[in-house]
Amino acid sequence: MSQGSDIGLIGLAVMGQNLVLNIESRGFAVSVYNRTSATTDEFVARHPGKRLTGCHALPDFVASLARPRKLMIMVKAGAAVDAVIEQLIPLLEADDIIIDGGNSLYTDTERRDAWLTPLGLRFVGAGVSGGEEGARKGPAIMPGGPASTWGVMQPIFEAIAARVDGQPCVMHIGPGGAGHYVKMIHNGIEYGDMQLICEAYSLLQAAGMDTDDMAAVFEQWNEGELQSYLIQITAKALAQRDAETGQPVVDLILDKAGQKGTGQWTQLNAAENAVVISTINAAVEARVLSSQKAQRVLASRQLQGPPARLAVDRATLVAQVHDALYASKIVSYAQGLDLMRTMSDKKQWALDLGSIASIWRGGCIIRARFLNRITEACQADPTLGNLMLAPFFQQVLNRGQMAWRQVVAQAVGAGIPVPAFSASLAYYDSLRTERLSANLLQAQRDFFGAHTYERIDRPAGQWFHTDWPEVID
Ligand code: 2AM
Repeated sequence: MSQGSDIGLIGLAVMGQNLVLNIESRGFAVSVYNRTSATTDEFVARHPGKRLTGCHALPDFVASLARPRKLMIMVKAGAAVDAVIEQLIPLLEADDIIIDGGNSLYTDTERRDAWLTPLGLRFVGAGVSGGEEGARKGPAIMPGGPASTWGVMQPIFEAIAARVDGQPCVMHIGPGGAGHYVKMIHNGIEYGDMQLICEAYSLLQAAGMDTDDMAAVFEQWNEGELQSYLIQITAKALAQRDAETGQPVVDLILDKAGQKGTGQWTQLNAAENAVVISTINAAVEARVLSSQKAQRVLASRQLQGPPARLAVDRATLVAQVHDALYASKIVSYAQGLDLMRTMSDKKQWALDLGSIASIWRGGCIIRARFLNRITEACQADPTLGNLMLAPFFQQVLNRGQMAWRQVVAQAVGAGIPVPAFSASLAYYDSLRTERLSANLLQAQRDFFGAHTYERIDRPAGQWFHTDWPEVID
């Protein structure tokens, strides 16, 4: 006689359904519940012979679960998660585990953790990446919450997660909201990667390459250092023809990008912590500007610029753009890691950045070959200040920096916007500039506000003020 289902899942939209099918396919019995019962019935009816228990009421659902109960919520992020938790609380017992697998803001996760812990319940905010297909076939999973939950959840999480080199793409990320936080950073990095690829596309296009030429370039890149899911789908997207018109689908798609907000969450978090994530910022802002289509159409007729064409040798350009893309990507990841390290210190999460990079190698949208290199860099030097200074990445950047400059210079010359390439390059150059122009900035601050400054010819920590001349307007 069964002791009850191994896990219960609430919320049978596509992600929820696919996760249930994934979990069940790994040998677990799953109870399912959806607010609208018809969805539950249809789902269970569509999958006969599977170890699924459909429940119409939450008390029955909770009663159907083995102890400690594991309940995964896959409903719309925000108020719906709180509404479900409210209903569950009176039905649960000490040590039961509620897992929120939605795309919740990590501060909401922290609030829920603080709400449930005194009630004796355990709350796991788990970032799940990989979209609908990942949920079905193997996502990357980033669970946070109390360490005591890991042993309980590990068999299920490891069974359903993507695998790379035999390793499951899941680990206990850290306490409280750490899991959803790391998922947020993953998404911010995803924004950066996507924008960098789009900028590469715009340059190849400006050199006169058609979508088939470009698909071939991205396919070729996917064989080398840039190998990643996003490069792979870019090649496939460029090669896709519209069934109706026979034209490349990308040529027919309106150039207005949408966003669901995780990029902006990352921006806000970086701003709050004074961490520079200029590549991600450029990516988020590029989406915002793209969405202002009417204004861009107007401006395109009124503000002047050179013809957006690159008269260059294509093979040379492809090689240069490759290097610019790789270098910019390294900067973007360096910034993302910097932000995670800063928050880890502040919140005492003890994030293991190398292992986090390692679980991002499969299942998730930013899965890529080069993540191995990040893992190696973090493991070789756990005190590494900036990823760009790891020997491997130093060498890639030093090798590619001239091509990167040429790409940005050509883009500027032809009036082609490359905000993420240029923001990354500016970060690179700022970081490697021993003496920046901030001496003048300090002079200005001292001039108008007597903010004082340190001197290069005196020990640090001694503050000076100059009697600046009076300004007569
Ligand atoms: P529904 O089918 O009854 O709408 C995605 O919207 C998923 O979240 C759906 O399964 C949806 O259930 C569920 N959902 C949204 N808001 C909810 C709420 N307040 N309570 C329970 N489930 C909710």
